[in-house]
Amino acid sequence: MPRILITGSLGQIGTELSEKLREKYGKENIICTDLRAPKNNNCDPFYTLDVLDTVSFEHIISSNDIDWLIHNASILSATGEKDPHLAMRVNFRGFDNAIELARKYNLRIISPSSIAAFGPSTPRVNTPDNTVMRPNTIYGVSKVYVELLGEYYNHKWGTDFRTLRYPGIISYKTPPMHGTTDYAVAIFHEALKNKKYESFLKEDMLLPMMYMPDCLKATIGLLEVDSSRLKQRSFNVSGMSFNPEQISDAIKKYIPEFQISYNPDYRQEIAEGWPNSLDDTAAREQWNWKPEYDLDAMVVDMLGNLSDILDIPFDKK
Ligand code: NAD
Ligand code: AKB
Repeated sequence: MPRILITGSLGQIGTELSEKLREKYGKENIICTDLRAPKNNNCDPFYTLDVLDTVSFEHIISSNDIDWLIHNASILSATGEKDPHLAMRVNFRGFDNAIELARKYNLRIISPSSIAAFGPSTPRVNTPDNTVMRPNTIYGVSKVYVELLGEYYNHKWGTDFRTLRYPGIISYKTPPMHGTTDYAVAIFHEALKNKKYESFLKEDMLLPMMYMPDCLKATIGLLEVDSSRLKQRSFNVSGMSFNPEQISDAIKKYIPEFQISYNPDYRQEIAEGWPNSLDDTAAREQWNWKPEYDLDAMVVDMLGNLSDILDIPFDKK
C-alpha cells in the first residue's frame, strides 16, 4: 500500500479525496495536513502544516515514510486576485517546497493545475493540451509555474510529477469559497433555500465544469497509472460545459419556481480569460480517462444530496 500525504486536505477537493483514498488504501496510509485544524476526527492521522514551513513539511514526510504526495494547498483565483502576494507565497513557494521534497525523497507527486493556466489569447473552444498559455491572473500564472517546474524536475531528475487541469469542480460536501466557478455550487444552495440566485457571472459565460465523483476518478486515475504509460506530465480533463443560464434551466426542471438574476463582478473578467471547453484526448488515451456525469445527471444528484444535508424536501419526480 502506498503511503500518501495530502496538503490542503480540508479544502473542497481534499476533503473528499482523502475520504476516497482512506477507503481504498486504508485509513492509516492517508496522512492529511492543512493550515487549518479539522472540525472532526475523520481525518486522523492529521498534522497542522503550513506548506511554507519547509522544516515541518520535510519532517512529516520523512517520519511517515511517504511514497506519494498530493499537493492541494493553494490560493484560488478569486482570493488570488484580492491578495496576489498571498497567492505568490503559497502557490509558488509552497510548490517549490513540495517538488523539492518530492525529488529528495523520490516521491510520486500530483499538484493540480486548472483551466486558469490558459488565458485570453488561448483558443477557447476544445482547447488542446499544448497551446498558447498566457494567463492574466496570479492564480493562472502560478498554475503554469507548477506545470513547467514540475515538468523540469521530471526531465532533469526523473521526479515522478503529474498534473491535471481541473475544470470548475461542483460538489455538495465541502463548499468552495475562493474561486470563480463557485457560483455553480452556490446556485444549488440558493435554489433549495430561497428559490432564487444572483449570479456574479454573466448569463452566457460558458465554462468547463466537472462533478466531484469525476474529479476523484480523474485524480486517482492519474495518481495510479504506471509512469511508463505517460507520454506527457500535464493533462486536460473534461467533464461538461455550461453557462449560468443553462444550469439555471437544468435546475428549473426540478424546482420550477427557481429564478436567476445577474450582477457580474470582478470574477466575470477572470472567467473571460478561461476556455469554454477542453480537449482531453491525451488523458483518455494514456490513462483511460472518461467522465461519467453530464449536466442533467450532475444536477439531479446535487439537488438530491444537498436537500438531504440541508434538510429541505426535494421531489426528484
Ligand atoms: P480549497 O481552497 O477548497 O482548499 C485549499 C486548502 O489549502 C484549504 O483547506 C486551505 O486551508 C489550505 N491552505 C491554504 N494555504 C495553505 C498553506 N500555506 N499551507 C497549507 N495549507 C494551506 O481548494 P480546492 O478546491 O480543494 O483545490 C485543491 C487544488 O485543486 C488546488 O491546487 C486548486 O488550485 C486546484 N483546483 C481546484 C478547482 C476547484 O474548482 N475546486 C479547480 C481547478 C483546480
Ligand atoms: C477557481 O475558480 O479558481 C477554481 C479553478 C477553476 O481553478 N475553481
